[in-house]
Amino acid sequence: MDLILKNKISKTREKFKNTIENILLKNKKKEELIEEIEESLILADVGWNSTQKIINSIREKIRVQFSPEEVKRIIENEIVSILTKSPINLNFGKSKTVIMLVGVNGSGKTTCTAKLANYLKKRKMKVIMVAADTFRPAAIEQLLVWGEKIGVPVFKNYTAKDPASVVFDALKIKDVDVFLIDTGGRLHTKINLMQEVEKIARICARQVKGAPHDVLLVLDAGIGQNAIQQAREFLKFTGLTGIFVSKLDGTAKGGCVIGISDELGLPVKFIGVGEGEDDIMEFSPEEYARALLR
Ligand SMILES: Nc1nc2c(ncn2[C@@H]2O[C@H](COP(=O)(O)OP(=O)(O)OP(=O)(O)O)[C@@H](O)[C@H]2O)c(=O)[nH]1
Ligand SMILES: [Mg+2]
Repeated sequence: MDLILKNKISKTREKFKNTIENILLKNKKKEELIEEIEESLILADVGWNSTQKIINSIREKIRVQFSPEEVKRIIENEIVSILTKSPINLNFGKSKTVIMLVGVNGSGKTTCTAKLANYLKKRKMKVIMVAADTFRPAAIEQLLVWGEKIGVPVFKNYTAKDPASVVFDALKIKDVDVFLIDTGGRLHTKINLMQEVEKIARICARQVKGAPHDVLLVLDAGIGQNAIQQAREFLKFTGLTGIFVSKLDGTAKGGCVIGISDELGLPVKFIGVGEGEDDIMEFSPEEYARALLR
């Protein structure tokens, strides 16, 4: 797993690892070292608060004499401790489970829905994808194409205008383990669209006990730190339970995963590392920290 992840996030890894190692090689005095590492973490989209946590940990733990290996280990441990703050809680398949995927336009919701469907199907669960994007033309077709490709049924209604009504009907279907609801893209600044997400969640709660069991915010890693502002707006409305970070394969900004999870107090549950149905990984803080630094 480690190797696959390292390859998939190679752009982020190269930048992160090389920069830190170069700083450490120059073997500066403690304060100089700390200053340079701080700057490099900010530039790697780690975010201000998380950077301070890492820097404080280095400051506390190293003496005047230190080895590069020692500093790397401190950074790695601190990243793991930031990322494990909210444990991942996958309760798929225990009872009827409903998962919503939400996010801004083009963040990767539909692709992530299909990846997750494929992932759960491989784990022997009966999955249905619900086409609750009634807004964008061709959104239903896009999900149908995925359904065909991965062999997962899609619930759709071409004439429905209200996504909540589609979800209402979908959840009546019996003998399903997991419903995955692909919602339409919305600007996080548009209140009425955000309320629509809430409405879908309310319908889920009415239809299935404890639903939605997960509301995953899909964030495009390519926008780095800007993802935090977006996420905050979603957090206000929808009772998010976790994050699905998409497009980590194409970016050097993968350090943002640390800051996003830290700032929002939400676990990263899955990451997307490519355009194919198998390009999904369950997120592990330890693995991620290793992939950044080892
Ligand atoms: N490289 C890469 N591309 C991705 C990944 N996830 C999604 N994409 C691409 O991102 C683009 C947008 O993906 P969609 O799944 O359509 O995004 P969406 O959020 O459903 O978009 P709207 O429904 O229009 O809001 C597509 O071209 C996907 O192939 C990923 O993990 N890696
Ligand atoms: Mg979509």
